[in-house]
Amino acid sequence: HHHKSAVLWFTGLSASGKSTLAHAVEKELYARGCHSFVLDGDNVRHGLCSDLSFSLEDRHENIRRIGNVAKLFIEAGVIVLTAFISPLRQDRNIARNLMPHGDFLEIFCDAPVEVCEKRDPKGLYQKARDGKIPEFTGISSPYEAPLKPELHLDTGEQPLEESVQAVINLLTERHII
Ligand code: GGZ
Repeated sequence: HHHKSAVLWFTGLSASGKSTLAHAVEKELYARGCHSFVLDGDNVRHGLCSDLSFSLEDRHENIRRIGNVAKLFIEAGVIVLTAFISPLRQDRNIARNLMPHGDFLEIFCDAPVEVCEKRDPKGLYQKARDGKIPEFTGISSPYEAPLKPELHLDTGEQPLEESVQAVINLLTERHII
């Protein structure tokens, strides 16, 4: 099976659906014989970045490290899917500029904060509202929406399968798969 390497850089608020979508796309890619891998909070924030907090400075360092790991995956020929809030445009652009031109596909998981807060699967928004978690993205820390993402998905409303299909279509259009 032949495919090019790429980074699918999912960005969006907590509970916007980044990690769910990344894993669903990964499953679809696996079924097509593509070598892909998901980096998300579960395998990065607990290991490589376990020393980092959620200050903007530490988020910058988090994204810097993840960008460099993603670059290594590209060099290894893998389609890497990263699912981090990555709230600042400049930090995402630093990651983008590490990769060969065209290999970085920014996918905006755009669910309004009201929807994310209603989902609140881990109760974090409630804790942020109660002041128990400082610097919570969308509540007390900024999120800068992408200005020109390669893909802009309404993950607040759109069913998961439609989002998966949109990502697969993007990869096909860009001749990655
Ligand atoms: C935002 C936080 C915070 C604060 C803990 N702000 O929904 P989750 O739980 O599983 O995903 C969120 C995750 C965000 O980590 P990232 O590495 O993606 O962030 S960044 O890209 O900004 O570095 C949330 C949890 O960690 N979490 N505290 N204060 N999200």
